[in-house]
Amino acid sequence: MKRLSQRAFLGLAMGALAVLSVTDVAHADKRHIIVTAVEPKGGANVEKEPFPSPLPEGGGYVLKKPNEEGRWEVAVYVFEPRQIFVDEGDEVTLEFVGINGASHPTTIEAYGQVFELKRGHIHRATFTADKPGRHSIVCSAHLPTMVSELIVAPKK
Ligand SMILES: [Cu+2]
Repeated sequence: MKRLSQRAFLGLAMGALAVLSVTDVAHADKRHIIVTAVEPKGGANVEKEPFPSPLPEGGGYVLKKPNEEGRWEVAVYVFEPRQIFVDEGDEVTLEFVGINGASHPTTIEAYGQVFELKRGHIHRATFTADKPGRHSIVCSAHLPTMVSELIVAPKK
């Protein structure tokens, strides 16, 4: 009898622990993610690599013709990282930092965020990630390259 009640107590304690850990999982995480506006660049001299054919339309692509020394350059504007993963219910702060490019008119439509990110400035977009799915972070001045994806994983 005594042994049984010890087992019963142990069972209750394990059950309580299980409930506690489930509750912990359900708590929203605070996520603080740095997102930079950057412009990776490359270039060459026409003597080594010919000037390439035009890039697709859009402010996100930059192709500079050969200068007096014959050097040409190519670049794209992007948000880094290109994909951001959070969980449904997370309290998310995306801290945008403007590094390359004077201005980035930015929209995260799914979370009602509309702002201009300027070089040398920080903009913090804070929201609860309550919409599972894939959402775009778009700079309208530098399409089609300056688009990142905010991926909100649904609660299990
Ligand atoms: Cu931009």
